[in-house]
Amino acid sequence: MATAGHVDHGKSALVRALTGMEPDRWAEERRRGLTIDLGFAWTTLPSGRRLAIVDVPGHERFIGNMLAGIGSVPAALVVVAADDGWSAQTEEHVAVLDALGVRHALLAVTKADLADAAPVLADARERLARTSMGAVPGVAVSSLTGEGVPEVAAALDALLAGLPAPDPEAPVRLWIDRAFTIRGAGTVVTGTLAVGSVAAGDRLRLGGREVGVRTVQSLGAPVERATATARVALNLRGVAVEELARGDVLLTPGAFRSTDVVDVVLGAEPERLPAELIVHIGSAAVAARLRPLEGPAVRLRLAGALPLRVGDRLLLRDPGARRVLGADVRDVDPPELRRRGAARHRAAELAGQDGVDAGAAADLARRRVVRAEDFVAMGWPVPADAERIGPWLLAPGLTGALAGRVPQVVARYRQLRPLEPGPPVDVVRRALDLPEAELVAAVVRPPLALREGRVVAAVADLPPAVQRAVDAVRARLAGDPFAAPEAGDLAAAGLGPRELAAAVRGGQLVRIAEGIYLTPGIDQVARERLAGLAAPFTVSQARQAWATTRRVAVPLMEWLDARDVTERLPDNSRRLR
Ligand SMILES: Nc1nc2c(ncn2[C@@H]2O[C@H](COP(=O)(O)OP(=O)(O)OP(=O)(O)O)[C@@H](O)[C@H]2O)c(=O)[nH]1
Ligand SMILES: [Mg+2]
Repeated sequence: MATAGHVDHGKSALVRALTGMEPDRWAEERRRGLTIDLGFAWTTLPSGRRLAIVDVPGHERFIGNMLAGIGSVPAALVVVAADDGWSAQTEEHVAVLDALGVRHALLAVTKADLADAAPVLADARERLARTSMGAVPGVAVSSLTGEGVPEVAAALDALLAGLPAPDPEAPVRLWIDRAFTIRGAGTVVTGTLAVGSVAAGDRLRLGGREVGVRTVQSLGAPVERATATARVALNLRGVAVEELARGDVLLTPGAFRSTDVVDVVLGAEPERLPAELIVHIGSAAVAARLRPLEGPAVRLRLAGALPLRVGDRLLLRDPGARRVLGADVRDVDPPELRRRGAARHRAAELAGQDGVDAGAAADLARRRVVRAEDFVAMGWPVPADAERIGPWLLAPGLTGALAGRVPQVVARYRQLRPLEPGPPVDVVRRALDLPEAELVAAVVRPPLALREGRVVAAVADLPPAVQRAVDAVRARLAGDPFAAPEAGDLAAAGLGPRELAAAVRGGQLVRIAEGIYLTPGIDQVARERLAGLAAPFTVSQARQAWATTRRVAVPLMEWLDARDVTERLPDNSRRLR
């Protein structure tokens, strides 16, 4: 838990009375009787449940420290002094808890030895009821006399019993609130682990590098593994204390993406938004420029990147106006807004992304194709009906829609380049706006096929004039199958090397040798004629059997040799295989 409340209302004294530990760690704090920085204390409650408390400063000047302490805790101990009542920083701290959406709290009315606590209890409970904390139990207490302290402990016990259990398997995002060195151990960082777990030997991401967790402590004692919710102290390998500061963050490798632009929806629609404000999450605080989209939807440009996920709750603070706002992160990789009306359209999209499942479906539909790993790192669950191709996630129905467009893309390409068998894969990739060529294979359906890096029709169409010329050649070969036309005749008919190659690719002609074209199946016809000869036979005998010239017979014989139709004997005669 974290404390909250106005300066001097007795937060630290109550923590001391509950835990026997001193939350004011600095000499200056004790000299001035004022909490400046976060304090940490813990105790075992009557039930045996362990409670850690982050004690925050009430003074308005230290609100930044207060926010760092409250950022990762699930519940608050709201302190109001009986002799002073609801005050400026009570209001400010409660506004912070409300903006963060904190749902669990206990009200302690302190200094009950100095004044009647009842009216303050009633007033504070009424004010808290209007926040995210709702109906909050309240206890009157005096840290001076000790009266009420057991009741506070019992109420805390009941409160903790009702907290939802955080997911122990969730990836770790530990916001660092302290970093120091211990002689002999090296660098130690502390933080509040809100979900997941950390164990000795883990490797965690810190900025651009990985660090190793040498040992883990929780509440002052070494543990093998600390599981959320927990205060943890990690002894780190591979980083010097000078390289660390409050607001830095340790992450499960691969589970988060850094981003400096996010689309959010504000918890309340303010009348006037500042152009700049401070974004708080965990123990981090980063300046941000704000661009209203429409209604409560806003785009934030952060001065520094943060590992944010969809579903995160940010606290936006306008330091000038001493005003705070809660904001739900709805997109950590938002599209650029170029066209007129784009901002309004985006705001409508964000409004529709309320709830992670609906949000994930809508976001995937908008992205069309995304790496599954990235999508999950954004904080989305994978929609059940999403299509998967290798590492990619595709919007439901997308492969079918794209497959339907491929024939058009191929036809258009071939119209411009009729003698090519079809567009290179990358041309199709670009036409379909896909991020990677491997995805094209998944959307090419028969009668189209991938061949030699191109998307081709199984049977290639020739331009009409070329087809007519090829038809004439084939008609002639139908009557006289070995009478390959002369090169000059082919050229005169408009059949140059490219046209002939296209006809060959389309399966209409076979190329026997340079300038010699016959029809497919000629190997069978040639074999049948040769079968009538006594083996072995000479090329000249074969030429006669085929009723053709040496110009055709010699290369055709070699072509048949190469295809194992015939066998060439040492004396240059042949026989059938
Ligand atoms: N009589 C009486 N005095 C108290 C009680 N609780 C705290 N005090 C006194 O009130 C003063 C402020 O108490 P702290 O616990 O330091 O107050 P705080 O809320 O932690 O103040 P900040 O951390 O500076 O915001 C100290 O002099 C305490 O001794 C109480 O229950 N009864
Ligand atoms: Mg204090």
